[in-house]
Amino acid sequence: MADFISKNLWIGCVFLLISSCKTENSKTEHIADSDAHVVNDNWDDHKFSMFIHWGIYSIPAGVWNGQEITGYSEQIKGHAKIATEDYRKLASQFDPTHWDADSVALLAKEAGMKSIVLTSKHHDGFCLFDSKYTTFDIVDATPYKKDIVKELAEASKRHNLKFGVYFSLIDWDYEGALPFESVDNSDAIPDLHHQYNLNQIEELLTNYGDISEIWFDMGSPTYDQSKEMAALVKKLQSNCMISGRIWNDQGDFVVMGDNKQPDFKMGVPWQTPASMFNETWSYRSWQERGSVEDKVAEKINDLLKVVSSGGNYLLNIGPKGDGTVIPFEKQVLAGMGEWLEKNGESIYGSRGTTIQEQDWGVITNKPGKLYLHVIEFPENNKLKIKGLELEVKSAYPLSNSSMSLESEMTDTGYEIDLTNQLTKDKFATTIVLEYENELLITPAQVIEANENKEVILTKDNAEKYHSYSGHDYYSTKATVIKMKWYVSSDSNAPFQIKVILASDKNKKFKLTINDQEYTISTLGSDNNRDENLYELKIPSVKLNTGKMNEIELSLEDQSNPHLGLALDSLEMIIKK
Ligand code: H79
Repeated sequence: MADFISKNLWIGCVFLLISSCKTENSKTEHIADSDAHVVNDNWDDHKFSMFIHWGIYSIPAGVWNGQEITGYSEQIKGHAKIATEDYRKLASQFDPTHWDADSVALLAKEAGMKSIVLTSKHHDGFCLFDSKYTTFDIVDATPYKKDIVKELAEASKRHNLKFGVYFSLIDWDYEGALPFESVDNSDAIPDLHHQYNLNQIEELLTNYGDISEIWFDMGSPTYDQSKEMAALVKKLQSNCMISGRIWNDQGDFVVMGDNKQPDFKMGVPWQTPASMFNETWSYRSWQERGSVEDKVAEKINDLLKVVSSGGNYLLNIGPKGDGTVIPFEKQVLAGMGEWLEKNGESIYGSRGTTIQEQDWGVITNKPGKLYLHVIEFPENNKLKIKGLELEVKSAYPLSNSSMSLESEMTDTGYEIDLTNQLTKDKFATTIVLEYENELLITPAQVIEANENKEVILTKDNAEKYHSYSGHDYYSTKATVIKMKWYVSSDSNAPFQIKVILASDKNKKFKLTINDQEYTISTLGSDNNRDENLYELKIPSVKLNTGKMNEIELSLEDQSNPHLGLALDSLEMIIKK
C-alpha cells in the first residue's frame, strides 16, 4: 500500500465527495431557522426520471390561427398573445381519449426511469388536478372530468415508481396574480396569489399520496414566501424533495437551467431538467425530430454526463392533446431503456467522481467499483485513465463479467487493454474496474510552500464546491459553499495559520485541517482590521508529511447547505 502513497495523490474515497451533503441517515431532519432540509430516502439514487409537460396547450401544439408559433409551446398563450377568454376555450376541447396513465407509467419503467414528475399546473394556470380553488381545472372545465394527477399518481404507485408534481409559481390566469406582461415569467407574487399557491400546494400534498418531489418553477417570490411554502411542504410531507426553483435557497435540491449541465463542481443534490428538443417541452406538431438513434445517443450521453458529475437527469416527454405519447418519444425512451437494462448497475445508486475529465468518456463510482463509460474508443484499443491510482482487483466489461481485461499502471495513467473480442455498445460501453483499498485521485492542484517557506491558500487556488442559487430564474448562479485545498508538506510542525478574510460581520466558518476542526468567527470587532476585513491566527497546527493534507473551509452552520461562503477576499498563510 505504501507504494501507492505518492506526493501528487490525494488519498480518500471519492464516493463521499459528490453529493456530500446527502445525509448518511437520510431520514434525519435538520431543523433550523424554522424549516427543515430533509433528504428523501433515496432521491439521489434515482438518477433517471420522467418529466411530463401536458395540458390544454398540447391541443394547439405550437400552432395558433394557422401560424407556427415559436417559443416553448407550453407557453403558447404568452407567445401568441392569446386572450384569456379564447385560451380558456381550449379546456372545453380537452378530452384525452388516448390517455392511459398505466401505459405512461409502464413506458417510464421500460425507459429505466425511477419516478415521474407531471405538470400539475403550468404558467397558463390550467390545473390537471381537481382544485377547489378554481374552476379552470381538469374536472370542472373539461369534458374529460377525471383528475389526471390522481390517475398518474395511482398508476405510478401500481408500477412501483415515485411520483412528483411540477407546480408553476406564476399563473397567467388567476385574477389575484400580477397581470401578464412578458414571458420572462419572473413576476412577483402578490399576497392573494401566494395564498392561492399555498392552498393548491396543500391540495397536491394531501390528496395524492406520497409526493416524491415538488417541482416549483419560475416567479419571483420573496424570501418569506419561499420559506412559507417550504415549511408547508415539509409539514405535510417531510420526505418530499423541494426543487431549488422555490428560490431563495429553500429547496432540497438545485435545478440547473433548462437543458443545462454544470461546468463546476457541485456540493448539494442537483438535477438537470431536459426536454427532447431545446425548442419546446410540450408537444409541438411541427417539431423536426431527426433520427431516433441520434436522439438516443444524445440523451444517453447527457444522462452519463449528469450522473458522472453526481446529478439526476429528468427527461421530458410531451404527449399530444388527445393523450397519445408520440412514437418518436416512445422509441427514444425504449432505446434508452434497452441500454439501461444492460448498464443500469453503473447508473442507479452511483455517485460522480472528481477524477479529471477523460477524452474517451465518463466515470461513475460505487464502493470498490469504477464504471468506465467508453463513448469514443481509443484507436490503439488501450484505454488510458488519467488522474488516479488504484489497486485493481479485476477489470471486465459490464456486459460480460467472465471476460477479464488486462490492465496496468503506466507513467501517464492506468491503462486497460480493450481486446478485439470486446463487443462495443452502440452508445456507451461500460467497463467495470473493481479495486481494493482506497482510490487515489490526483487533485487538480497541489499547493506547496513558496520560497519564503509559506503555504498560501486563497480563493484562486481553491477547489470550489457549489450550490446554484438565486431569487428567480435569471438571478440564479453558482455560489461557492465550500473551498478545499490539497497541501503537501515536508515538515509536520507546528505551524501557525494566519487567516485574513473580508466578509460580513457575525459569520462563523469551519476550517478543517485533516481531522482537526477550527472555528473562524467574525463575531464582535476585536480582530476587525478595517471595514469588513478580519485577521485571525491559529497556533500549533499539524500537517502530515507522508500524505496529502486536506484543508476545507465551509460555513459552520450547515443547516442550510445552499448558503454561500460569501467571502470578498481570503488569504490563509501557513508558516512555522
Ligand atoms: O416548464 C418549462 C418551461 O416552460 C419553464 N420551465 C421549464 C421546465 C420556463 N418558463 N420560463 N422559463 C422556463 C425561462 C425561459 C427562458 C428562456 Fe431560453 C429564455 C427560454 C428562451 C429564452 C433558456 C435560454 C432557454 C433557452 C434560452
